[in-house]
Amino acid sequence: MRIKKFVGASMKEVTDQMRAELGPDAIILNSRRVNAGSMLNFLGKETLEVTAAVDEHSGNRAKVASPDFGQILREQTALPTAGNDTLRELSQVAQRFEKRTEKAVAATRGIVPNDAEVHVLRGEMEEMRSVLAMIADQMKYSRMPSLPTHLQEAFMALVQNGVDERIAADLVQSIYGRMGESQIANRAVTEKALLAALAGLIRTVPPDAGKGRKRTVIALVGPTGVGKTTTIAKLAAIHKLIRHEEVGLISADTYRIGAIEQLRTFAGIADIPMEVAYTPGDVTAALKKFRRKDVVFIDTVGRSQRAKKELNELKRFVEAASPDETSLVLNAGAAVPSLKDTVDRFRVLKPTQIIFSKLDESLTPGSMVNVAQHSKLPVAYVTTGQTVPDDIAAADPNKLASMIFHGAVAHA
Ligand SMILES: Nc1nc2c(ncn2[C@@H]2O[C@H](COP(=O)(O)OP(=O)(O)OP(=O)(O)O)[C@@H](O)[C@H]2O)c(=O)[nH]1
Ligand SMILES: [Mg+2]
Repeated sequence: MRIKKFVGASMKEVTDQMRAELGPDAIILNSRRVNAGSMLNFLGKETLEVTAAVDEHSGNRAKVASPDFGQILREQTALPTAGNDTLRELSQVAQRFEKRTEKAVAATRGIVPNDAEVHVLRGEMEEMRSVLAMIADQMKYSRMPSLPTHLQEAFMALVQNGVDERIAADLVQSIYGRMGESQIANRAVTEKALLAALAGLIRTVPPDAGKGRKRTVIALVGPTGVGKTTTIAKLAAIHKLIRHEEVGLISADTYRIGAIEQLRTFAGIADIPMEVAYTPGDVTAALKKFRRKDVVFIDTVGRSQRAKKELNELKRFVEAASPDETSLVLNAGAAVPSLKDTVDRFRVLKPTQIIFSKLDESLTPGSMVNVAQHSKLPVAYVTTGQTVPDDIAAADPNKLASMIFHGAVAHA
């Protein structure tokens, strides 16, 4: 594998250079615009920088001097041209490179390199790391065109419905890798396998979770306006009216005007006792009052994941309740980076499961897979509308997989 960077004013100019130096088999790993005035831009105007690679074993090409990281790759191993082993080989190369660097660092212990040298070395290592990642990606996707059309379409459907490209590619390739030719040619067979594999990525709460507990205390936490209070109303109604259980409600949201009234109105209609907790101590006292209940729900104040101080204050309320389950409510329609950030920042509250809300408003139900994978938490429920108690369902991996694949949100 030879890797080289080319710089020029236009894509044509750069690809001409690339072909002249690396030959017709060269592939583009990455391209980016370099702004005028930046240190890298010696031409003084906006230029295009392309990182290209060519496999040493794939035919004739002009000889070219490679940058250092290319040399390291060649020294370490002769990479195979394609196939499943390639990615494994690449990761072995990366590991060996890191070991070698460690050894080199150990050997120079005591010698103080100057700042500029460290800077350059660090830059080269980062570059090597990103080039390896790009090669790995390129190899994954370069094998896509050999897939039958319906598997390519399945990949596109998953991505369009919000599933992360990497997860979608892994799913499709895992199917491709383990099926015989005649099975792969059959759209219905591959679709069924894909749905099963997708469902396998969505961990849910086992149906008998909490069995044998005397009383279950459930706290709902999450960002503002995601539907915590509405979801508590739905769950409380189901436990009381359908399961005929003794239910208690605690509102620990004394921050927002009208928040207590919102839950009190529902509690009045459903005839469920409710306590208001102004302090963490009030939560403990309310739980004592509700000690004979089957299930107690605690509604908490919505907090932005960015408000660290407020999250810590909320933590004291949640800790006072010591809940059996803490559900993090996430708006399924929110952007994935924001959802992942929310998951990371709400970890201080030690959530045990996720409830995805407002699935009816989401255009990309596949986001749920990305976020569930990122959080490593099981999904307990999904909510699909404003109606209490109808618009909620226990998370079912197969139904969710089908919804994600077909891009349609079935009402719960
Ligand atoms: N479309 C849709 N709307 C919902 C869903 N769940 C709740 N809502 C609506 O979202 C709005 C906010 O709901 P709340 O239950 O007050 O949200 P919250 O998380 O308690 O809000 P804060 O307490 O202010 O943080 C209300 O208008 C609800 O009717 C849902 O599944 N789908
Ligand atoms: Mg609320």
